[in-house]
Amino acid sequence: MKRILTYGTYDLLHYGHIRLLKRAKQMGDYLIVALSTDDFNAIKNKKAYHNYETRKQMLEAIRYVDLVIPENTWDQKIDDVKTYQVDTVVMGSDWKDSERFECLRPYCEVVYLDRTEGVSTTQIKNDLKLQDPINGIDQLPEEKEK
Ligand code: C2G
Repeated sequence: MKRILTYGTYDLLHYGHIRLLKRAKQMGDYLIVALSTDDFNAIKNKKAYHNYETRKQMLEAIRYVDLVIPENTWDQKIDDVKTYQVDTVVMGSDWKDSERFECLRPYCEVVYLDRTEGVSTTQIKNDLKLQDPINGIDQLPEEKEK
């Protein structure tokens, strides 16, 4: 079974994200997404509109995604590749040749897929003039016990 791993914030999910996940899954049999936690986003100077739990549940609902794990630090990638027996790490081309991924080559294949032009979370926020969520009302409601 060929195991694929990718990383990201995946905020305000859009078709650029979906296309990346679809193509990544087509490269193997099992796709793991290491999703940036809210604390790690702060380190990346990114303020996600949706919190980690909401972004995680949205990713888990996508047919191409088999497992979502937390991305807490820049430095966990080699451990992730070993822990999850990853064959290939896939990222969008905005990460092409980044040392953060090139350093993985001794441990696994590294593939960069063309980034989808014309869409980004930042552009969506700007176009919608999105404010920060108020009291987290944008988050998924708690699942009621069935
Ligand atoms: N992406 C894409 N096309 C877009 C937007 C994003 O292909 N129009 C890809 C990115 O290249 C990335 C993935 O979708 O592979 C997730 O994008 P982000 O959520 O912006 O991820 P990023 O903040 O780049 O986090 O340690 C690595 C970081 O966690 C990557």
